[in-house]
Amino acid sequence: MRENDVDAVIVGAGFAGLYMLHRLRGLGLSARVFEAGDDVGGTWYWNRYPGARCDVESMEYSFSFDEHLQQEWDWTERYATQPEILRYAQHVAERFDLRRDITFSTRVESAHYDEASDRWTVTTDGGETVSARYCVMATGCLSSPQVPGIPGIADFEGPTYMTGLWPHEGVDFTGQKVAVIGTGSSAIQSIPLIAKQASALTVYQRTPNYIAPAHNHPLDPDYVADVKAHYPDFREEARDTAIGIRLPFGPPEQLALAVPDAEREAHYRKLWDYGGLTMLASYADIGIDLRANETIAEFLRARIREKVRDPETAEKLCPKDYPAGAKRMCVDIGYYETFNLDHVHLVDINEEPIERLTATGIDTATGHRDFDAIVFATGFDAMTGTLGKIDIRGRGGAKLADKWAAGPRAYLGLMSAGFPNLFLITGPGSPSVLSNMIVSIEQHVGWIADCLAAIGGGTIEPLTEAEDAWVEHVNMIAQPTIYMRANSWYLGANIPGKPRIFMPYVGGVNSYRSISREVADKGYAGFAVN
Ligand code: N01
Repeated sequence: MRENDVDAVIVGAGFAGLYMLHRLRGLGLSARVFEAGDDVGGTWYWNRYPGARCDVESMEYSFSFDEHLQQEWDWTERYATQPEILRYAQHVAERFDLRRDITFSTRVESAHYDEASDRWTVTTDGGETVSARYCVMATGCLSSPQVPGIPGIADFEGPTYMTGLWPHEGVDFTGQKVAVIGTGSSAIQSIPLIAKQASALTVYQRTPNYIAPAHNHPLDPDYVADVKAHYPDFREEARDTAIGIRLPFGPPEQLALAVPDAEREAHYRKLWDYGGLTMLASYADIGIDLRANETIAEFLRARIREKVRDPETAEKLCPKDYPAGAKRMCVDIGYYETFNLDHVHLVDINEEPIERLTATGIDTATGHRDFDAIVFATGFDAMTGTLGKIDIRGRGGAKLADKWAAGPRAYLGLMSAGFPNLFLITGPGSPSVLSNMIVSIEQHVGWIADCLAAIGGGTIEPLTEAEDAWVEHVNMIAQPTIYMRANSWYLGANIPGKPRIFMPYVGGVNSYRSISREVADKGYAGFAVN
């Protein structure tokens, strides 16, 4: 092998890239990882905004692949903060001696497949060129922050911040007039903390969200000891659900419309008091039946009206024009209560559209407000955004971006026809963002590692027919669901001009795992292996 030849290049050193590297080493393969940040952690490296936390409980949002690792690491809170998750990623990197194969502060610019040599040539913005037999995109699903196309952004003379690219040194808003644009998960987590410092905070809302409470608390050592005593079973329980998260009250079996109102209300109350994303796992029909969905939507709106004192503000905060769960539900700590503070104001931009940013603030259709700083909590070009920035070319020099122009096409969300030996971890067409990401990452990395072991240095590529059938299946099963009834980033609807295609697989991580295992057991059915 030449100096810059490796068995595999991995793009990204978040949880997916770290675990992939570990597994490749276990197969005796050489690998280089390129990472744009100057440290490991991916999402948890970049998203350092105040209040950033995971909305999956810490005992579950962690690796299960190594018993010693899961026994030795101690989480402190029910929902871990970003700094704690970043420390965990750093711990994983150190524990498995991963850093020596990672090149930091380096972006991959292109990955071209050469048919004659059956290898990938990967170039970086550091001027390096590496040749690899396998190329693994561990680029994350929410890794391309979206700057909104609001006129005059460059005119504003004060500082602007994006939640997904937060300064490492932190930001002190003490005494400042601050605007936050956006009301997704990042905004909902940061607004209560920004409000504690700012002298005035104005939140610009385009779409209100459905929110469940976190009921966050320090972890009880007895609970932790109990989980650790049965960790393998605990993990398996999570893998066996549709979302890769244990369901405290079991999988929903009853129909919301089939139970008496009082019973349904009591069930929602129980889930609310428990807190977190599992709120949606209440009844089997709320994901497909709008009348059933309205029962939980109304329960959630009633909680807003209870918490927010000003009735006008409360109504603005109530989502009314899309079903609960059709956009990613948020998990909050003190979000609604923040709107009871005198210095916090909500602007519904449907009533008062933002016209432009000026040197001193924001102009809306009804007037001007001055600000010292503006925070964009405006989301990401999800699932395909980062892949689209890399010049990826497969057989015959075909560009992945061209192939995906009308929407992503990948068999099992893992590989795309015409791009041999190129793997996508949690790619479009897999459960990914509809699940506990770590569960999905471990499943994909495990599948890829097993595949590489099975093909023993060979070449693998999906057959177009299998890919077409999978893409059709992914679209077909999404159609009857409530997911089609909101302008979400799952559908690319937040990015002007992006094709409106539902990108993740709604069938659940449990079914997906069985399908992908069966494909492997049948000798990689639907793939050409040479
Ligand atoms: O982004 P978002 P996010 N003018 O896209 C608004 C994960 N995550 O960073 O809804 C005005 O959800 C936009 O409005 P609308 C989680 O999966 C997890 O908050 O498009 N407003 C929306 O309100 C999450 O879903 C955690 O109408 C504009 C907001 O900006 C995903 O990341 C924490 C606008 C963007 O919300 C993304 O969350 C954080 C414009 N031009 C994130 N453009 C946890 O684990 C956009 N908006 C807890």
